[in-house]
Amino acid sequence: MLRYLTAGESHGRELTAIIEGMPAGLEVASADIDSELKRRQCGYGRGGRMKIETDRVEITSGIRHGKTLGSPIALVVRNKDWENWTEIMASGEATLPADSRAVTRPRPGHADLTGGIKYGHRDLRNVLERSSARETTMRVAAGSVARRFLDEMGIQVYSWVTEIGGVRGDVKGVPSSLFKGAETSQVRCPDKLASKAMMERIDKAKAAGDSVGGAFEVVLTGVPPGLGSYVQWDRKLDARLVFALMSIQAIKAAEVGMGFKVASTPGSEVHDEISYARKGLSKEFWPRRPGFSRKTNNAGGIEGGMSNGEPIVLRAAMKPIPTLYKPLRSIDIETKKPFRASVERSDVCAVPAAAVIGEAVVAFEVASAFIEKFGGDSITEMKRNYKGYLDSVAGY
Ligand code: EPS
Repeated sequence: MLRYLTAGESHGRELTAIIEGMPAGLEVASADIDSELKRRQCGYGRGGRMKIETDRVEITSGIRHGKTLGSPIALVVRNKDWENWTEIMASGEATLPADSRAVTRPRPGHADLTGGIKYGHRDLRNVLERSSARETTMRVAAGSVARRFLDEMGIQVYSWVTEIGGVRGDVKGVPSSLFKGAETSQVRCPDKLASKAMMERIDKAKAAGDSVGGAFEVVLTGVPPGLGSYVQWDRKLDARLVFALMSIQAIKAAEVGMGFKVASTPGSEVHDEISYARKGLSKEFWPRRPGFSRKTNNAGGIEGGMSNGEPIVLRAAMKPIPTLYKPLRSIDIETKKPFRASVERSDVCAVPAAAVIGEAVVAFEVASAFIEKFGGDSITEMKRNYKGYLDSVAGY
């Protein structure tokens, strides 16, 4: 079983992730993780904090001489902003500055109020420090190790932004080319015209003191048929992937393949017809050798809770960031008086970053399903098991 936990507060000393269940012998360099952390920090519409932080990982256990040991992997990323918060965020007794920055004014759309009620906190900083999307740094760190694993098994993970604040991009095509386009766009959208319009939309929101949400797609190629299972509810791959996406801060909806459109489309146009190729197909698709495939991919690569060999296609929608310069009405938890929430620093749009986080959480879940199916304590053993399966699939 592959699993991970994260720890850390947004303005605390550091963020931590512990990954358990990664087989031994996987090559992982801190540069592999750092490059993913950097991708998460990019994107038009981020606020002042991203100028302070340059996230870099320290691998503190589980990897020796560049290879996983099979033991738990611990990853740490330090918060540079911590220097400005040492007293306020101290774990022991500390002399608090005159402005201790206690938060008694819950922001609409945040975890602040309900978190305070639930945990009995009267300083809502105790809630916002952990509910903050700063935590996604460690999702990406853990995801980048999973991604290294998937790469070893010939599985690629891509993402691009499809929509920001109502501006939609035209994003149909070959996943690897769309991904290349996304990587050079400041808003991760491969459609150049739409990219420009999205940036203008962000500027407009910023000028109005507002924020904007959007949607992104995560696509995986090279996934073999048979990950996940139809036999039990919690083993269904689509359910697991949507759970992973929904667990990202500010995500309000997630769908697989045709998604919500299946509700209004007749069966004859929804279901993907089956074909058989005696020769291998292109690298973008799974059967690099003879085998079954689908003529279309409305199912998004998952049928009956199992990967079917087609690219896995997922989509998620992110709400606009709730910390707004334009004040929204709320109630102070101490005075019970209304006020208008104001902020000092915030992002206007974080959809491009959310797409990178989407890649990471999905990569982790697919790696987990892969490890469940092919077992093995080392990469060599797992590759042997995988090859045996591929041979039997090719002969089916
Ligand atoms: C966040 C608020 C902002 C974001 C932060 C998430 O931070 P601050 O309050 O320090 O300005 O920049 O995102 C990150 C720090 C990050 O690494 O993504 C929030 O409230 O969720």
